[in-house]
Amino acid sequence: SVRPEANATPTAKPMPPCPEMPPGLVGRLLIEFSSLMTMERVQKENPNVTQGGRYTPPDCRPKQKVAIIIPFRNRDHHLRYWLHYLHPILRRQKIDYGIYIINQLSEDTFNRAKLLNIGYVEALKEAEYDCFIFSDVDLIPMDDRNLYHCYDQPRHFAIAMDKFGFRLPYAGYFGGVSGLSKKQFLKINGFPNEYWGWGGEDDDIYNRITLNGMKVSRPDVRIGRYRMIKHERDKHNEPNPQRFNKIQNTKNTMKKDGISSLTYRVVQVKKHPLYTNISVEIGKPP
Ligand code: BGN
Repeated sequence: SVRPEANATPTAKPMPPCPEMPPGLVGRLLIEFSSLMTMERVQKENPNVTQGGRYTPPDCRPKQKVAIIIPFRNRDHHLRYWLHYLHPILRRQKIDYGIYIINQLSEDTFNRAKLLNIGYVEALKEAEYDCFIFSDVDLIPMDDRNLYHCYDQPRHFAIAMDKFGFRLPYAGYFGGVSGLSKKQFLKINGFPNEYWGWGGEDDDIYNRITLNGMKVSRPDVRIGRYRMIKHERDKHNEPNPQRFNKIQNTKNTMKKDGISSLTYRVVQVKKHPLYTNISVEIGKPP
């Protein structure tokens, strides 16, 4: 008979740390949104992603654990493209990651930054993430050297979007895709919960970062390029007329309004093969 030890897993090879610039990267990518995309296809393309959209490199030890948070409502079509493009990119980048869709239930006014705060809290219930990347569902990086991990300073990834002529629209722009370590996120009390509707919440986050003595870090403009999937303006996400006033007041509001004051209700957490879908009730503007 065989002794149990004889069959035990052989001593695991000590894995090397993942390289700073993984050798399998390909650089500039062709991104288009005309081909038919089904979830079945995307699942077949990504057999190594595990339940809930988790992945860890098989051949090296990543330094960080990254939660990717996507604020969401009624954009299934965009999500399929996002998953189709991002899973293979993140795999080549040797990122240890999980994908969290934060789905705002009810047709009340959309609140992007509050959904991002919720993503931070909910992801931490699942694993010990130390890095949080906040991405809109319609933004696809055009270069896989734009590495989805955290940096010494809060990171702005989507710096050269096609709709802005592949340039930063203004110096303090922090929209689209950004990333903060847990420590950086807590230093600014997370994101504002009080921006209902379109606009300004990213500027408020930028203000929080600079007011707390940090500086935004960005990739090279040739690498931080993005395609945005074209779409009509969403219903119930009209430009917020209060945004001009609110971004003047970040200094006074950030201590009270943020991760420290966040309230919401989780209605459902559902693990899909390529992502975790967290449906939430977040209330409506006062
Ligand atoms: C800015 C918006 C951002 C948005 C960018 C790019 C505001 C605040 C008042 C000036 N900011 O103007 O939220 O990401 O445009 O579209 O509207």
